[in-house]
Amino acid sequence: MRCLKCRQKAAVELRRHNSAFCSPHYLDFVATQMARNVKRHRMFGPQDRVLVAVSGGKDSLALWDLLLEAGYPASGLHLRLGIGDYSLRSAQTTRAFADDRGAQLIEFDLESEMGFTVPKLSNILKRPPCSGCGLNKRYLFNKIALDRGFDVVATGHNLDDEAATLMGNVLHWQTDPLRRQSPALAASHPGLVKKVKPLYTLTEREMASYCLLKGIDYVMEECPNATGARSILYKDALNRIEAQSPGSKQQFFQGFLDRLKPLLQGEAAVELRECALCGQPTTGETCAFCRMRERAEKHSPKPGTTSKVRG
Ligand code: Q46
Ligand code: ZN
Ligand code: ZN
Repeated sequence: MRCLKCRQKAAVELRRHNSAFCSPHYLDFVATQMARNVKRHRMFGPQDRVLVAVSGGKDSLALWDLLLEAGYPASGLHLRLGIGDYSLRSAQTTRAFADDRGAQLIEFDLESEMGFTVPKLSNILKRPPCSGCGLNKRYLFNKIALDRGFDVVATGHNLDDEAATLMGNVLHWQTDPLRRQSPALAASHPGLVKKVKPLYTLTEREMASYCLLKGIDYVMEECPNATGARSILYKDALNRIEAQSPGSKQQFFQGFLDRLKPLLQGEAAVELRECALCGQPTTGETCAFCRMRERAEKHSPKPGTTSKVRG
């Protein structure tokens, strides 16, 4: 295969685009896709303070790299979840990336700040680890960004993630999550920060190729708690369809954005009030995070120090 742009030997073949690129032109292709997504959904501008949620995996590190390369002085936020060696490797990899580039990294350690790790929380709540973990992430990404004056939180969700989430929402006809699923979610309340997904048109494989060609060292292993997750089943199903019919994933997700989403906008949005304990927006008297925290604190020592900032 030859590069579509320069006819040199191609490094990456993209069947869904019926094209192939050499290494420099592939890196340009990914950067252009991201820039186009940022512009199309008015995600942020040069004056905005962007906080990247960084796990240490390929997508979030590639996103941070792309933003820094594009001239955005983006900071990173890494939550230390306390999931054994996986969390230790994730923190080390994220720190090494930030140090290499002199970028600001905010680290938040769940155990010292809140008094529990994700596995401990799962034991206390008697619920799967991902349920408490997801709640912590949603709350903390927003709260830390808000408290530190960031305008927008960017996450590394790729096309595979978005198509799998869409498949789950459609299979169960979850209309509220469907209405909210978007590459850019505006701050609909003063207590909320805008959330964006600049990589939503790029696949998992395309992001792995970007990291490989860019020499980005990322944590390859999945979180041990991801085994058996529904999202993996949906991704497998979509990959099988994609193998037979390249471009299906993109058509599925883009079709949703173009055709179904506009029809859902008329649906009544839920009314938000302020949590009596933390002031964050919620639908009830107290927010789900504070209720979870109260239950966990009954079983744990009091939380301690503040989050660390590097860079
Ligand atoms: S980190 Fe947390 Fe994920 Fe691990 S415990 Fe589940 S939600 S699988 S993306
Ligand atoms: Zn080329
Ligand atoms: Zn609260």
